[in-house]
Amino acid sequence: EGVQPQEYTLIKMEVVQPFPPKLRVLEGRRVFLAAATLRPETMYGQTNAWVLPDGKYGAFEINETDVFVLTQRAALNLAYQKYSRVPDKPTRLVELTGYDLIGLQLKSPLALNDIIYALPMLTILTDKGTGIVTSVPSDAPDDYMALHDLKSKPALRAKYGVRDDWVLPFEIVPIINIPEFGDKAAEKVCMDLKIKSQNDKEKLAEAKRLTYLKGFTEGTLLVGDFSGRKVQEAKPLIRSRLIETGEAIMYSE
Ligand code: A2H
Repeated sequence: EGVQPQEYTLIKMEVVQPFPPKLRVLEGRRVFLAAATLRPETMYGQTNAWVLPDGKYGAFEINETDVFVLTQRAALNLAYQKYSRVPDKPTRLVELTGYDLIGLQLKSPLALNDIIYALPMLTILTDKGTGIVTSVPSDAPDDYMALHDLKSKPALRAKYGVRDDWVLPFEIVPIINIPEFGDKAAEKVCMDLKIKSQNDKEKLAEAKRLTYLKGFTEGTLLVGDFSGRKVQEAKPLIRSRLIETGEAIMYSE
């Protein structure tokens, strides 16, 4: 963890009923994968959620109606931030691994795709954010490469029990124009740098640096209520709106 606290937005990705056997005890409640993002203005372009197959997660009771799926570590941080500023012990209703989450159907705020799926990503860190990441392959190089890996490697899909229809129909959704990189900045930068897979860490770090900086300073939104506005202006407005509508909450660590 860095010296500066990192301010994330937790996006509430709602799990669509009926639930698979592992989650059936939660039926009747609203269950969300809680994804930590630094780019709330990109939520229009979500194509899936990412989970770490071997990662340990839990379904934690947040209030009478809502349940969040995230790491235990994040649940504790959240309890500390949300309630009374005293480390409270959040109630874990179900113990889960990433394998239990792969294939969940989700409805996510602002996403132009009505339904998206939880899919495996092998580079997720469990000591950062919530261990759940929402995927925006138009603007996030990690997301673009991980989705590209799943699309281009049937054996990888088979290994994690990923069905073709959870992946293949999902195209990159152009949401932000960056003059230098076009409307699918992550794809362009990954191609320019000849990145081979989600495990190509050094090149992905460079790709992230390039797209993150230019996206923020020079990007313009192409969709949604803030279409035509600069990313810099739209970002805090979109974040506030997501929080006001209860579709997201603040989270820092
Ligand atoms: B970002 P930082 Cl469009 N493991 O959200 C790996 N990556 C994680 C993570 C974890 N446990 N938790 C969050 N992240 C990702 C959107 C996005 C993000 C875009 C572009 C860049 C970008 C859609 N994915 O991040 O180390 C999340 O992906 C570029 C770094 O705290 C989160 O924001 O700076 C970002 O990494 C947080 O990374």
